[in-house]
Amino acid sequence: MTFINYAAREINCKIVYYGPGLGGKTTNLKWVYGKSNPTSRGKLISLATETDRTLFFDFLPLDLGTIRGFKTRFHLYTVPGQVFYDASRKLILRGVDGVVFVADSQAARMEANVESLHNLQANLKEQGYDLNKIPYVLQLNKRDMATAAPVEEMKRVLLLKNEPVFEAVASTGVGVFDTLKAIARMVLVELKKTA
Ligand SMILES: Nc1nc2c(ncn2[C@@H]2O[C@H](COP(=O)(O)OP(=O)(O)O)[C@@H](O)[C@H]2O)c(=O)[nH]1
Ligand SMILES: [Mg+2]
Repeated sequence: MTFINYAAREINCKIVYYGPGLGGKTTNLKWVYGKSNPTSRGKLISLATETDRTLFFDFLPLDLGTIRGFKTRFHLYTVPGQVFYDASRKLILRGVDGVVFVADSQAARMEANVESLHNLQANLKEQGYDLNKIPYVLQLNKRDMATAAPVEEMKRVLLLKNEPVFEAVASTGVGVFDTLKAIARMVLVELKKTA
C-alpha cells in the first residue's frame, strides 16, 4: 500500500525484513544505515531489549532518488524473530509493499527458517496479502559460517516462486545492497503498474 503524497511530491514505500531470530535482519539495516549518505537517510530507530534483541522493530527511512519529480522514500522495517512476538509481526506487516526474507544459513536453523516462512505466509494472508503476488526476495545470510547448509539445499527448502535469491554476509555487507536494490526495484515496478 504505497503512500503517494502529491502535495509534498513524495512516494513512500514500506519494505519489511522478515525471518527467524538472530538471522541478521537488524544487521542488514545497520549496514544500510552505515553506508548511506547522511542526507538521504533518516534515523535508524531500534526498540531492543537490554540483551540487544529486537523487541518491536527497527526502522530506517531512506531516500532513493526521484521518479518523475517524486521523491521516493523507502521505509525499512525488521520484525522481531522470536516466536512469541507474533502480534508485533502482524502489526509491522500492515501496509507492506515488499518483503525480504532473511534466512539463516546455519544448518541447525533450517527448521526455524521454515517455521518463520510459514508464519510470514499466514500473517500476510490474514492481512489480505498473497506472498506469491507481492514483491519478494530471499536472502541466504551467514554464508561465511562453517556450518552453512549448501545453497542448493536451502533453495530446495525455501524457494517459493522464481524470487531473486541473494547470498549474503550481512555483518560485512556482502549482498546487503544487492538485496535492497532488488526489492526496491520490484516495488517500483509494481507501483508503475498501479499508477
Ligand atoms: N557470522 C555472521 N554473523 C552474522 C551475520 N549476519 C548477522 N550476524 C550476527 O548474528 C547475530 C544476530 O544478528 P541480528 O541482525 O541481530 O539478527 P536479527 O534477530 O535477525 O535482527 C549478531 O551477532 C550479528 O552480528 C553473517 O552474515 N555472518
Ligand atoms: Mg533484530
